[in-house]
This record gives sequence, structure tokens and C-alpha cells, in this order.
Amino acid sequence: MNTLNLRPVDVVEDISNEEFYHNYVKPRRPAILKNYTKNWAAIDKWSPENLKKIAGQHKVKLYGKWLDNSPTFIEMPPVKEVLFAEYLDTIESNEPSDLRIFLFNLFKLEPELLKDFEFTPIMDGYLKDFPYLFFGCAGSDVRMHYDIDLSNVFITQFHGTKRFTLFDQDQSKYLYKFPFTTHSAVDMANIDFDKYPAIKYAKGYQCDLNHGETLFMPSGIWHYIQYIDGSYSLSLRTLSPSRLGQIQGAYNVLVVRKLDEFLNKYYKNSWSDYKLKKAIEHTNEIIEEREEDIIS
Ligand SMILES: O=C(O)CCC(=O)C(=O)O
Ligand SMILES: [Fe+2]
Repeated sequence: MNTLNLRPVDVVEDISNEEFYHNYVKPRRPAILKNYTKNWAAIDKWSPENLKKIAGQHKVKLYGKWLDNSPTFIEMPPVKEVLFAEYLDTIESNEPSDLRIFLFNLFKLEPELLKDFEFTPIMDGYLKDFPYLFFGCAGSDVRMHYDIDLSNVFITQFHGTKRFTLFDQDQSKYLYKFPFTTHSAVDMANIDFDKYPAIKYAKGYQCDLNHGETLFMPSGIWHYIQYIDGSYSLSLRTLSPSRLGQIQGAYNVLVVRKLDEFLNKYYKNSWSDYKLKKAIEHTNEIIEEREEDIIS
């Protein structure tokens, strides 16, 4: 059957730091945290209206749909630049649009916003210089990837609902990863099961995240995100729990990504064709083996 194999994500009310570590961080299991934001003024304060008052005058770069570029290129050029207030109006209207802002460190421009949340002490190792905001209009989506630095992410939702489809790192073999990147070739909004048949073997999770809830995305977890409503999130990161993960994360950022950028620049189309061919070949080989095992 051409469907995804997805189960719900655990919903956690109150949990001690020890339990959180043993049940979620160490086994790399995602969780929706209901109380992560219990001391955050931001939950009531960061309405589109207030953000417009505080920061509406800044110019922001907007990005479109990833498939409008070559799917193997990870860097996307912005499609336009507008006033933040104007973009927030589009989000609030809930009109469908592909326009998004990502990795936005608004706190550098408006540092007083830092007072509205805390790095909730459920675990250690926060990367406090990198609190990022992500915005998207209703109907926009974020292509399936895992975060290159292999940090854990606490992503808190504001204003509307977002849908997350998640796969553990050990499911990578079914996910058509482009070599030298942490991105999948599959368009999850419209899955082509003929071209990407292995995806039906991947076991994952799906959940909706609503205003004030936080999703814990453990180090290395694949995520595909759909903005059901025009909305936004704050994502806080902590270092990968294992030393090996930290080294691998730094190596990915400093070596693998740079090499990919270099090859994109100098061998544009042939490098891109090679990555797409490898992504498909590699994953389809795995399912051929799997299907042979079932027959024999
Ligand atoms: O929510 C988004 O728009 C993207 C979030 C994401 O990929 C992340 O926090 O790692
Ligand atoms: Fe991500």
C-alpha cells in the first residue's frame, strides 16, 4: 500500500530532568512538551499585532518553495524583500502562500525580546547565541531534512498549527538522502511512490503542534514540516548528547557542507545529477535487497 507508516508523538505534561534524559534525549525519541513554556511571557505577548509594533519596520528576506530551485541545491536565493509588518499581515490573513522566513535571529535587532522567554532548564548545553525564529504562510512547507549540526531542537509554536512528520536517523536508508547533504529528494507534500518506493518502509511519527506547545526534536531526527496555518516558531538548540555527535555535527558544518558548496559552484549540473542518481540508486538497492529477503 502506498501510505506512510506513522504513529503519534508522546505528549508530556510534567517530567523531571532525569526522566526526560532517559526517556527522550538518550533514546532520541521526540516528545510534545506541554509545560516547556510555563514561564514564558512570549506565549501571550508575541501576537502578530505586537511583533508588528516592536519590529514591523525591519526589512526581511522571504523564501519560496524549494522545488522552484534544483532539488539538490540546499541554499535558496530569497524571492523578495519586504517590511516585516507587511509579511506578518500575510501570515495573519491565513491566505495560502509559499513564503517563509527561516533562521531569523530577530533578537539581534530587538534584544528586549530575549526577556520574554527562557532557555527552559530541562537539560544542559543550550547554544544560547542561536535562538532562531521561523515563519511561514498557510500552506507553505519545509522540505524533509535533519539539522546538519546534529543538535537537539526545542521548537515552540506560536499563533496557529504546524504539522510535523518525523523519522529517526536509523530510517535514513529509506529516505533518499542526497549525498553530501542532510536533505531528502522526496517531495513529502506530494509523494511519488513510483519514483521513491522505499519511503513506504520507513517508520515515523506525525503530530500537530499548537500555540504554546513545544516539540522536542532529538539530534539527527528527520523532519518535514507543513504550515497548516500562517504561524511561527522559536527554536532553541542544545548540543548533541554524544561526543561523537558533536564531532560529526562540526565536521558536517565545516567540511561536508563546504565541499558540497564548492562542487555545486564548479560542477553545477553534473554534481547535481550525480547526487540525484546516488540518492535514488542507494535507497532502491536497499529495497531490492529487502524484497529479495522476503521472497527467499
Ligand atoms: O519550522 C520551520 O520552518 C523549520 C524548523 C526547522 O527545520 C528546525 O528548527 O530545525
Ligand atoms: Fe530543521
